[in-house]
Amino acid sequence: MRRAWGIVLGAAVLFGSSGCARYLENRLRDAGEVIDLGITVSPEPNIAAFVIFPPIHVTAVGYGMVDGWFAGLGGGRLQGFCPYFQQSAGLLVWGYETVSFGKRYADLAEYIEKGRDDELAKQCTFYRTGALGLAEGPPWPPEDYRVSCPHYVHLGFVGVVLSPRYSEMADLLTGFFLLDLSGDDLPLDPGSKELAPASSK
Ligand SMILES: [Ca+2]
Repeated sequence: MRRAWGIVLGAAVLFGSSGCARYLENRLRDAGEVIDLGITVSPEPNIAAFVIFPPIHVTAVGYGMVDGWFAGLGGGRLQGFCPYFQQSAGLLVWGYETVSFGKRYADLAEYIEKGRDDELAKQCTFYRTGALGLAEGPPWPPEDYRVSCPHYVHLGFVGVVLSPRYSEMADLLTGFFLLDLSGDDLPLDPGSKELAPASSK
């Protein structure tokens, strides 16, 4: 009898510690998504001066086209000069944003050049913004950029990215109370058959 209780207690401790580790892993993942912040470099002269403000995507202003590499916190993780592509345009109440931490233009060219918007949105972060852009229909800002203020500045060969992602900040805060607003948490039971959410593109 004492041995049986020992086994039960051991299993509870094992599950509890692994669940706790997964809880902390989820909070760490959430924390990595609260902002895109880093520098961009490009092998050719590129230009970007683009902002979406306010964060509910009503207006967007500027233009950006950068094909190179990114270093910093981007796409939900720390990046050390990963392939990077960003193309954006904002005409006040209509605009779009394309950004990828991991792919360059050559990886996305077939979707961009053929206007395959739905497939582009699967391959990277791509959405319409601005009041008229949103009214135009999907692809709309995805969950992790739904309330965000992307800022891109790139002049010549170097630039910066500063994109607070407010919806992910809320997800981080509520996550401490096990409320997963973004639906991106891994199951607390590491042995669960549930599929892990897709990583940032
Ligand atoms: Ca979450």
